Amino acid sequence: MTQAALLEQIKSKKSFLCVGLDVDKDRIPSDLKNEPDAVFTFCKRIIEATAPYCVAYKPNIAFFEAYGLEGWKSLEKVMDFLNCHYPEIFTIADAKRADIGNTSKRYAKAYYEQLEFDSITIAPYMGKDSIEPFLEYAGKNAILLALTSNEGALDFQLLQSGGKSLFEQVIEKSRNWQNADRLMYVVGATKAEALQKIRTLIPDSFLLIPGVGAQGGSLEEVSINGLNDQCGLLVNSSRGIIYASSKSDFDQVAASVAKDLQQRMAFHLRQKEII
Ligand code: OMP
Repeated sequence: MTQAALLEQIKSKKSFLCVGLDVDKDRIPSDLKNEPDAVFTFCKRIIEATAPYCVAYKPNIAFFEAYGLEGWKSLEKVMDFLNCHYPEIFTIADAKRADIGNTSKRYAKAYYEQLEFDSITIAPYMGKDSIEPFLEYAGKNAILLALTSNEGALDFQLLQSGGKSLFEQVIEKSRNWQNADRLMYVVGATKAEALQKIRTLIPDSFLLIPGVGAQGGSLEEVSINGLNDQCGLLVNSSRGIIYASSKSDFDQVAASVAKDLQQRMAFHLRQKEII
């Protein structure tokens, strides 16, 4: 999916919400546990309930890999379901890949061609030749970790050299890579204070912002500091939506949390005159 198509969807749904599918079998309501594929059934019900309020889904691959072959089959079914019934919704493989170029090519094939994701999260540590294979596909986007939401972001990403943080250097350097217009960037909602500076470096790029909900990031702070004229944000919440209820009404409660986030997002989109 192109970024222009994503923006159209943002405008029509008045939302820049991404629902994270971090499905832990131990947290699935007990009445689903006897289903032949409880992980898929849980995701399907979450998707059917929240689709009116969000523009993207982000299955985190770890939560599927953890169940071996069975988990991988659940992931394939989730992607088939999304691409068949909700082709307008942007999909993100949260896999945080990137390796030597020859290997990155295979990761790109796996996630873009086999599983038919629109995008994948990638780590910048191995540099340009590890990233460019993810940028060779028209209509696909790679989402580069810039400033992450966790405490460990301080270990490397904020190290200074030549008056700049390492994450700022990652952003600046990445703009010179082939097909850099297909890059988006991850910035944690818990680091919202850095967004104004980041917008001076990449005013037009889409940012994936995880960390609202369970990690305590503020949607308001993120929206005020991160929105650009074309929206430019996808704000993710995973546990805060999918586990809002541990009972059989989990999908309806997830929908009401997603709707509340969507309505707050609509307010900020109106403030910026995007809708
Ligand atoms: P919740 O904290 O449950 O909303 O989940 C956040 C999701 O975003 C998880 O799947 C994380 O792996 C992911 N994430 C972060 O939490 N922080 C980051 O800096 C980057 C990501 C990510 O790339 O999505």
